[in-house]
Amino acid sequence: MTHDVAQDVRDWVDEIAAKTQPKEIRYLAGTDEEYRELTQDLLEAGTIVPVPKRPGSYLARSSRDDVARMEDRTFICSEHEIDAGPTNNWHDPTEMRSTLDELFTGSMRGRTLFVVPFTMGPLGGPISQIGVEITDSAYVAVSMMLMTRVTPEVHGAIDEGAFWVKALHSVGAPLDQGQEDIAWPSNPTRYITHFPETREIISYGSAYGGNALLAKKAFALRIASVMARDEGWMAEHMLILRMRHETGRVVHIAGAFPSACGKTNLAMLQSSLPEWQVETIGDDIAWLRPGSDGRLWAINPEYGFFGVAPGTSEKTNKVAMDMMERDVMFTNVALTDDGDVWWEGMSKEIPANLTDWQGNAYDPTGDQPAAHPNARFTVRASQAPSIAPDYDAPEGFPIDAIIFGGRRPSLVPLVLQSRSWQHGVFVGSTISSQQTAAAEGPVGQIRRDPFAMLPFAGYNMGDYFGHWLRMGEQLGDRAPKIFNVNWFRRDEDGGFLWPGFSENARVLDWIAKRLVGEVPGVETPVGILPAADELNLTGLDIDAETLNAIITCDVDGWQDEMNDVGAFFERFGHRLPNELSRELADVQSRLSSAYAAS
Ligand code: OXD
Ligand code: MN
Repeated sequence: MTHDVAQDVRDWVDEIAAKTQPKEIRYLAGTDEEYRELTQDLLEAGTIVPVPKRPGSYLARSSRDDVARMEDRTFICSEHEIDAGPTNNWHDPTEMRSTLDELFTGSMRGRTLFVVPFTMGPLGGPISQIGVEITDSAYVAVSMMLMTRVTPEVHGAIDEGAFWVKALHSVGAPLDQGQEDIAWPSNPTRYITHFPETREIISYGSAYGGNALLAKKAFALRIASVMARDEGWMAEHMLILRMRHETGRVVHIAGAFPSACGKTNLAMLQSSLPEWQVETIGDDIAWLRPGSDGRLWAINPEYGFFGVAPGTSEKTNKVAMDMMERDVMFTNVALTDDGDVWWEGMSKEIPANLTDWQGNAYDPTGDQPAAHPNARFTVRASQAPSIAPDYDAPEGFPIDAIIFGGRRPSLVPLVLQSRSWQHGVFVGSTISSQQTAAAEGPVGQIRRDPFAMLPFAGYNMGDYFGHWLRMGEQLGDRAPKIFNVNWFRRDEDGGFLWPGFSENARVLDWIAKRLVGEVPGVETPVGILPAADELNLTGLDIDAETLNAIITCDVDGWQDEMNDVGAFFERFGHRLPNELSRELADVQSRLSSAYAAS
């Protein structure tokens, strides 16, 4: 069924076109034919090159300075500064609009303005939302076709009065008459702006990832988190997976981890325990809403994966490697001389005669990687061999457990269960992780990343903590149980103490057992930890000392950690919910008692 363009969309497009002066306007319907035409245009423009070894696949090479989300250029333009909170860059909305107005004037000259109508979650689903992105980048348009459901039916829904989000994007690189285009047009002046009260997104200058594919971080997390606060649901930086036991039992888990901490690998886990199978539902974003049964139901609002390529291999994520055999849009990976892609970690040996991510002959003796550390693959979710057959069920899935995690080389144990929802909110509010290449900034430094939402909460993080507490009150004893995991503990020589990847199934198995009270766990000041014999370690080569190191509570270390949390909490001033100060005091007092007893 086709639809006319919604009048409201046409009015908006006309207004934007009058300002940005594109050479043409193209309303997309998300068809395969459009996808082919746009990729053809991108091939001719030199933005992408084919990857002959993988049918239907391409490689895009960005400019050197446009390779990651730019948190320092990301703004929350709420009417009041306090509503953006201490963890966001705030800017006055009126001033920002006038800055953007100037930048967008003539910004699409010589280019095509694409209108991309998309739905997050199946159209009409009880948790779904719709939006329209205007962009002057064909690369962004095709990426949106992989990452979201692009359909003209969105126009029909808008005409019928459905709420929709406006997302405006320009690379800020107008072309004068006769001027040759370049492969990756962008502008060094960059703004990724969000207007929470009017639910609008305006992005200028970058064509990369979350800066430009506005359905993802900008809509599905920053704007959606504000909508969720106002409407009583949750928009979270979470994977969703289903564990299926050979007895038929199913467990649905949502997991929040900071960027590039292995959410995609976990969502596609190939269980080392034969009794469990994992099905993938989502790898990055979950929208969760209490259902009529009082449980918390979740959908993955996206339609594709935008995963970090480096580190992905047959060993770390075979499912992803199989998924990438065809129809993939790669960005900033290296190319082999026989027409395949390559990145660090894909194989031990570096293939000879590589072309690096910038298109130059690669020098393996130098100190630069061949693929950019934040190189990505963009692919439809349905291509994952592990995808749950019903992954796009409109009503979603009832979540049994929520897990938090991050990269912590020391202290944080392999797994712990929170004592209550409120304690779980405290645990989520204190997530910290070594920084990765997913965002610009110093890689390796540990930063607090509450709920893995530091760069993504569209409002005051203190209020966001409060929203989590309220959701827990509403869910009561139907609320998912909350856990924290850490696969990244290291020894003095930097080696990992836990093998990770498919062996993480052993941790999920303990979580599943805790959900039904099959194992008692061990009460510690920081939560319930597994006793060594509660973990199924059959077939795993791990010595007792190593295991002990990752499943005990280091009282001294945790005392320091809690002091650090206290200092972090001070940032939120009176917007920090009292419940969290009380949880902190409780953990500290339990630690003091344990210290005194030792
Ligand atoms: C992502 C991120 O791309 O979190 O998912 O940076
Ligand atoms: Mn992410």
